[in-house]
Amino acid sequence: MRVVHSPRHALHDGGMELHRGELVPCFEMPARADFILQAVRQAGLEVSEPQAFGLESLWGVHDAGFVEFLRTAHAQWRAIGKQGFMLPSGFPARGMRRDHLPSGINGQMGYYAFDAGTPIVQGTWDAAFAAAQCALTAAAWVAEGERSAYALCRPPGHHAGHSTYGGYCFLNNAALAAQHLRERGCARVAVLDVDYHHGNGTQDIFWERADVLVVSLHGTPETEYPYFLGYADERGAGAGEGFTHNFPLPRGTTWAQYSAALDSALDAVARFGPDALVVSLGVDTYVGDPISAFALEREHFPLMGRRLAQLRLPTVFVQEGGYAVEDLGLNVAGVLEGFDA
Ligand code: SP5
Ligand code: ZN
Repeated sequence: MRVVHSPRHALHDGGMELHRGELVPCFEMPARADFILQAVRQAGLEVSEPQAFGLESLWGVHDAGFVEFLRTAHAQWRAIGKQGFMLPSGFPARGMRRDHLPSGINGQMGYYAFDAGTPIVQGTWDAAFAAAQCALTAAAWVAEGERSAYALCRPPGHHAGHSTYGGYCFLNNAALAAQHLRERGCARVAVLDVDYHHGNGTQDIFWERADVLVVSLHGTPETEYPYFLGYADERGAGAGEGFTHNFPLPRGTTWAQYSAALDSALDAVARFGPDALVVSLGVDTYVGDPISAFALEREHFPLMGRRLAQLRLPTVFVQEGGYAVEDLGLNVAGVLEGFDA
């Protein structure tokens, strides 16, 4: 399978996140993409740079005002005399004016962000837009008839909603790929999210839609990030009712338990009868992941890839999380090689 990747990912670097009461360097770091790139090259996959897509290619998924905020946020930060990474320090909680967008940059950050773990630095917009273009390029290849493609995106995307960012995510790369496939001849598209964390942004974006199925397997939000979405009783609303499926799993989940849930998730995808599949490919389900608590071993990732291939659907893989940096490449390449086998 072909791979699309942009070196511009490295512009998103140098931020800190609030982790257990302390500011620490982000677990989501440029070296992640470097290890993955090395492994996919070693696996013999051809790597290309993304095609150019305009800002308007984001508007089917994201609010235009939100996109403009992301594009200009760091310049606004510099305009008030600040430098370095930006993190929000106040959010519109229950009882507050949730629909009021303050004019100041600190209020705007709190309005659009949902955590204090997703810093914006000077290069964040360029990196996030390049990642979005990678996902759109992979979707374009598959729309043109490729069996599969892999978008090596960084920063990741599945936590970013219609007008929200968080969880290291700014633009929802997988949702952009799904929407692109919808606009390029696929009447129904399924998104299957195997990242350790619930894909709350993807769920938000397609919540009321019946043309895009969203299925996510993840650590239970009772104890795991993002805490406030990802429960089994969330099933979509309006026309989208029944087109969202969540499979929350406990900490310590092994491959035996995971693969049983994966079978149920794949059944849901097969019943939907999509024309194409987008896989939000996080490998933070790995036992060695520093911020997650499943117990998948290296040998399980090719098995996952094999199962995904058995759906026999045109498939776009989009990179999401995974923070055991030195093992990331082999785990990602394992899924892709299992799929291609
Ligand atoms: C794309 C993606 O994987 N985003 C994950 C964002 C997680 N950010 C907050 C993590 C909080 C984890 N709590 C640490 C518990 C350590 N045992
Ligand atoms: Zn994750």
